[in-house]
Amino acid sequence: MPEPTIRLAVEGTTAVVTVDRPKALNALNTTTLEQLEEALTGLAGRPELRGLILTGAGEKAFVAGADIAEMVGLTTEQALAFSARGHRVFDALERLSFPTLAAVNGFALGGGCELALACDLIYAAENARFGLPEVSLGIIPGFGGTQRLTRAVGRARAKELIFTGDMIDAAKAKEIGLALDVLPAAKLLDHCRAVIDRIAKKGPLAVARAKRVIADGADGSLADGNELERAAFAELFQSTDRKEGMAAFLEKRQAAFRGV
Ligand code: CO8
Repeated sequence: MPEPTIRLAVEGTTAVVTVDRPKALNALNTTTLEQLEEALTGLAGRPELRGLILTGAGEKAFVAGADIAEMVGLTTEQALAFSARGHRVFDALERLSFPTLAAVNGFALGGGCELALACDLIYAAENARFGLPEVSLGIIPGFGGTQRLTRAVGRARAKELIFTGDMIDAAKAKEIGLALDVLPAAKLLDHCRAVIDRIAKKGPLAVARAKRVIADGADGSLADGNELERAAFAELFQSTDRKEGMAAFLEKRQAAFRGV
């Protein structure tokens, strides 16, 4: 049995997933990706969850990239398989029905930055450093970075970061819209928990539909996206939560949502 490299804790309606290989700055190897996939598959089947926080063990790194020591010996075919595995796991993360938050507590480089980009919201500790340094190794991002970073910050900034391989600090990451907010390291996780607690008070079906419509509409035309919005908006009118939410407003009380 490989040793555990992913820690999973479920605290009420919040799941906390920690990449736990601090000696290698939490770099992602095949075992880590397998264990992350297994953890995500388990979480996808838990209807009580309202949010997930993804972070790195230790005080230095979120995730310092894919494991270079493992990649050094890969053939072209193995590199394709490694990249495909990463894409599969990150796509599964992106498709979770509830919001996912990256709590970036140090280096988020290469595959680590790509992992954060597969989350819905990125919050950064003051010591966070972001970058896609793959060109320094003679490769390009292989876990979705060329696509997700471009969608997140626009082509020019993405090209600048990918072509130079430069690292940027948390303040710069916030300035370009990569990180939403910058927190003292000691407050980062509590900040993320508080965001999920706020979301958890809302209608979970509505939050899940909003997430899906934003994702499904993001790469198409405005007209197609609006079509998706109309369909999901109307569909929610059948839900018990919609009736409860509107009744609670009119009766001046807090809604008791049940996710149905
Ligand atoms: N892979 C393997 N080991 C790593 C990695 C990594 N990505 N990052 C750090 N480590 C290890 C170091 O080798 C070192 O191990 P040891 O103590 O045994 O020598 C330990 O972690 C501590 O690291 P450092 O001593 O280097 O710590 P520093 O504080 O001096 O530097 C840095 C910290 C700047 C983060 C530095 O470690 C670094 O530059 N790391 C590599 C960052 C990087 O290039 N990341 C991108 C990797 S490529 C990638 O992610 C591609 C993703 C897509 C793959 C597609 C598949 C084909």
